[in-house]
Parts: sequence; structure tokens; C-alpha cells
Amino acid sequence: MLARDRGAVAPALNLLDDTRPERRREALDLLEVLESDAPAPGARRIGVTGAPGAGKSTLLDAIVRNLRDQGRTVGIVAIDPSSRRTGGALLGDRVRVRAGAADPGVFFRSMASRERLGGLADATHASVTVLGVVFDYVFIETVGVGQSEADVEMVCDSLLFAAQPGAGDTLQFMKAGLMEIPDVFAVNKSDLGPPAERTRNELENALGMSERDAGWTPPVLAVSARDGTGIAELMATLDAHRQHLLDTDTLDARRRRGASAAVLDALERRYGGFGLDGIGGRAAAAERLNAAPEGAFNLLRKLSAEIEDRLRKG
Ligand SMILES: Nc1nc2c(ncn2[C@@H]2O[C@H](COP(=O)(O)OP(=O)(O)O)[C@@H](O)[C@H]2O)c(=O)[nH]1
Ligand SMILES: [Mg+2]
Repeated sequence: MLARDRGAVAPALNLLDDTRPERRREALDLLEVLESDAPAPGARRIGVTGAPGAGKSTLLDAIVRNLRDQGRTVGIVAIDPSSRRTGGALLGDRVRVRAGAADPGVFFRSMASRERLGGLADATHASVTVLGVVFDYVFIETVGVGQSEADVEMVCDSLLFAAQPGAGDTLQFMKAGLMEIPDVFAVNKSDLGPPAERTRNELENALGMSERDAGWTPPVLAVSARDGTGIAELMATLDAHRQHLLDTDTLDARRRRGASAAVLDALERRYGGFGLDGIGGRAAAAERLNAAPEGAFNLLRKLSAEIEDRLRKG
């Protein structure tokens, strides 16, 4: 993995999926080594969200083509909804096809989620950590149904929202108070003309009214994943957001926040609220995670040991 050998990726991801106790320990060993020895910050981590049908997969395909033309390598994690609502539709079909087309510079992995990402946050975080060591870019594609934006925000440096022209989902999205989460908005299907232009205006107006971090106003771009319009500009905008994170020294804090959330998720899933109470509760654990000089996976091991110790002593 540290030699950025693509052949190491699939076995590493399989190890992360393995539930046998001794393999789980090995997985944690791996994550700890990657966390401490892989050059930081590693890959660019970009989340892509939006309603089903907005064109996320098509857009990702266009983005991957753009990056491959520049010789960049790409890892993709698609969070598969597999819920009753979507009838188990697969998210990343298009990209999957490309990734399967014998291009060693593209790696595709889908992960099943039930109703939401929650509970999967730690698995997603671990996969992104692994892919981020080997590839230049890691994308996380997820269906935007509310909570998933907040979840995916925790594993990415930049969150891209793909908007569907003329659809009520944009309005619904604004009503749900999620305008503050994405860093970049792309109204896709600009080849459709007026409906795309209207949606872009709506989004720009809504953003004008929302409170944002100082120094970054999320741009609203018009793109067409189908004919490639605006893709280069979108890439430049994502670069600018990355630069903003570096300039304001917030990339590290954002990653740390995401890692903390993943570790808390893992602890809660494994030991429950009762287990977390044994080390002072969720808030106390979060505080320790945020202040930890060692990495999150390192602290995961330490906190697990403390909880097990408490449980043994009763
Ligand atoms: N006209 C037009 N159609 C698009 C564009 N991008 C995607 N589509 C179509 O929109 C539909 C949904 O695309 P898909 O990428 O599967 O959406 P996802 O569910 O968000 O991943 C497909 O029929 C695409 O061909 C675009 O830029 N213009
Ligand atoms: Mg898709």
C-alpha cells in the first residue's frame, strides 16, 4: 500500500470487510500504519451527491475522463442505496463500466447502505483512507436524500452537489436546510437550456441568503455531463476549494472531524451507548478524539481497550 501498488488495494479492502476477530485486528493494524506512515494529505477526497437521476454517475464519468487525460489516477466509492425506495438501483454503473475497462488508473468499489450512510461511516472512512493512499483522487458518490449529505461531508474534503434542472428536489433540499453543506453546486444537463438556467438562478438566490464559512461562497456552475460543457471549469473550481482549505488551514481540521465521527460510529456500533458511557459518554470521547495527536484509528484501538476493560470490571 505504501508503495502505491494498485494490486494491494483489493486485498486491503477485502480485509476491511472481513468480520473475523483476528482479521479485524489486522485491518486496524493496516489502517494505523496507513494513518501514520502514508504521506499526508494524500488523495483529494471529493463527495458527489444529488437526487437520483441528476446525473451524478454520468458527471463522475466525465470527471474521471478529464482526470485520466491528465494522467491522474482515481478511486471511487459508490454508496449503493439498495433501499426499497430506489429498488436497489446501482449508483455507479457508468463509472463501473469504465473502471472495469482494464484501466489500472481507475478503481471502483460499491458499498451497500440501507436507509442511510450512518453506521457505515466508519467503513466508508476506512475505504477512503485505503484508496487515498494509492490514488490521486477519491470520489464518494451517494444519493442525496437528506441525511446522507451530512454523512458524506464527514469523509470528503469537498462536497459537490449535482442538481437536476427543473426538479423540485432543489427546492426540497433548500427547505431541508442543507444549503450549508455542499462546497460546490453543479446544475447538470445545461444542454437542456432554460430549465437548467432557472434552477441555477434559484440556487444562486437561495445561497445568497444562507450563512456560510468566511472566505468561501459556494459557486453554482452550469455543466453538461453529456457533452462535456463546463467540466474543465468544474475541475478548476474544485481545485480552488482545495486551495481555500489549504490557505485557511482547515483541511486538517475537516479530516480530523470526519475521522472522529467515524471512530465514534464504530465504537457505538460495537459497544452501544452503554459502552461509550463507560468512557464518559459520546461527547467526552469526541473531545478526546478532536484533541488526539495520534491518529483516529490509533485512538479507536485505545478507546476500545478502555471500554472492554470497563465492561470486564462491570
Ligand atoms: N440531457 C442530459 N442528460 C444527462 C446528462 N447527464 C446525465 N444525463 C442523463 O440523466 C439520466 C441519469 O443519469 P445518471 O448519471 O445515472 O444519474 P444519477 O442517478 O444521479 O447517477 C441518464 O439517462 C443520463 O443519460 C446531461 O448532461 N444532459
Ligand atoms: Mg448514479
